[in-house]
Amino acid sequence: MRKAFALPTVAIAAAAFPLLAMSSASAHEGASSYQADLGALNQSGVSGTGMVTLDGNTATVMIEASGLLAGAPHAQHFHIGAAGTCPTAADNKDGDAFLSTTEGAAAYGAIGTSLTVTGDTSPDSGLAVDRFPTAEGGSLNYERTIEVTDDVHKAFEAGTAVLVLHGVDENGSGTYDGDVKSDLDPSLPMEATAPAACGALEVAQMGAAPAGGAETGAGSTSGIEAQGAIGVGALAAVGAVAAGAVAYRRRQADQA
Ligand SMILES: [Cu+2]
Repeated sequence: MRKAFALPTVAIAAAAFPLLAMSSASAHEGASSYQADLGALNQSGVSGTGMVTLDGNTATVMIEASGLLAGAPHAQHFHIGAAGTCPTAADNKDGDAFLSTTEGAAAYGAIGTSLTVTGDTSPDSGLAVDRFPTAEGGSLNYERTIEVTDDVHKAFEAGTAVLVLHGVDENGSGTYDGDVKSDLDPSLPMEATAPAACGALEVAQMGAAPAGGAETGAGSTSGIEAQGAIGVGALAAVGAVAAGAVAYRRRQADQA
């Protein structure tokens, strides 16, 4: 009896420590977190936040936004290759009712990644409306881990990556319609593709920066370490459960 109880403890320790060592050795070297505060374009009233963690070219993307046209799909992209900023009303060069996606490109650039719900995420899927999230009740809550291209990764590092959400109900009809056709696809109304919200992706300052920390990077570094610590805890817990199961089976075998 005494022996049977002692065994799991030893097994847990043996299982947990290699995991701890393994996890700290691969402590997400080079992972960086970015944040975009989404501001409205085209008087959409949209607000929200985008969070992106880049580990190599693996991007974990989280977007929360509200004030969107309810029940409608909203194309969303990382735009890259320009100023890394969001356009202003002055970028509405033709002075019509819309700041079009093309007019905004001087500020935020071309599509680098299509933030679809499933499947391809390349610029080819830029208008794959059936694979973009639908804003139920006007809100959108997106999370996906994807691979981005080297160009997109470099844009994040250069501070020229911008998160853009599309689709505005300019005429308040409750759906994408109107006489103005999209600059991107003339088979679609302009409302379906005009930018609704935009935020430059900047290095995130997660949590409180440690006292006396460096001006840049300290916040995000502490954030990454915190994530690592959570990971270690989770892995150790998994290890403990597995070890416990092994020990249990051994006890059962002994008794048999
Ligand atoms: Cu876009």
